[in-house]
Amino acid sequence: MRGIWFSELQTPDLAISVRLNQTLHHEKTPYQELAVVDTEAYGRMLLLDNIIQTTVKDEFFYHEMIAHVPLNTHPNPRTALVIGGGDGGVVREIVKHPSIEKVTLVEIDARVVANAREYLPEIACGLDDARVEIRFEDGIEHVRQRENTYDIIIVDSTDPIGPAVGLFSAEFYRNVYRALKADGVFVAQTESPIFNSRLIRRIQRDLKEIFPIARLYLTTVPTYPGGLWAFSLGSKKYDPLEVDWRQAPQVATRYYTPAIHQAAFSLPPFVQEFL
Ligand code: AG3
Repeated sequence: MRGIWFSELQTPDLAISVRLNQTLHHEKTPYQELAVVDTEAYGRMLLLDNIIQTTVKDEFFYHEMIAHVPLNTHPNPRTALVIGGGDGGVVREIVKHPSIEKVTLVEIDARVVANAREYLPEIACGLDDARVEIRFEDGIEHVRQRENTYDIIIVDSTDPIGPAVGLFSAEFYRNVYRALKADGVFVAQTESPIFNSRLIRRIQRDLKEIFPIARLYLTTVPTYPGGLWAFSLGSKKYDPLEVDWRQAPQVATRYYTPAIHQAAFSLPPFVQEFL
């Protein structure tokens, strides 16, 4: 193999490797090791602790699916909270919705936002929207201190290791429930159905105990472990499978469509079996 390669060890037994054109930036932030690299295969990539967070070429699968599914499940979402998501990709998708009046981004690491703005402008661009407030604080604490505040809460976290562990706990989900308005919708990124089936099963069971409606949906993300990715949704009132599509806003997307929204909840037998 010619050139310089970056490998993410996705599991102890599996790596994804990409050839680097160049390393654009590297630093140790107070929270993590951060790098932005340029790759031939996927364009620019954001790495946190040597884990691929997002790439210019495949980010839209993930960002569109984590944002538009809950936003279209709610008939009139006005306020949204994003926890993590410092690259701005989720916020960019949220501000496409005309009903949105306010987006609060709670990111613990200010350096993620600064570097995304500098090196990943096509992902970070939504952060400049006038409706967006950025707070550099702990999302777990933020949610603990809110009640009946948000229509939509989206957790766009790193993997469940280190500081992100608390974002995958039943206690956190109970606080999310309280922070949502009476008809609010919650979505979190919940890892790979191929490599994290026990985690996904536990999260689904927790959500079923807390929310009247709990569901799992899938998308493909080429650069994530297994290439197939799970999102867990909890809803107080609206069923994501009963969207009135005549009322849904027209938003420009590259992956998400109403048909893909519906289809994403059709779970293959191997997933149904472990739930
Ligand atoms: N959040 C990271 C999802 C986890 C990816 N895991 C991995 N590659 N091992 C995505 C941040 C994008 N806004």
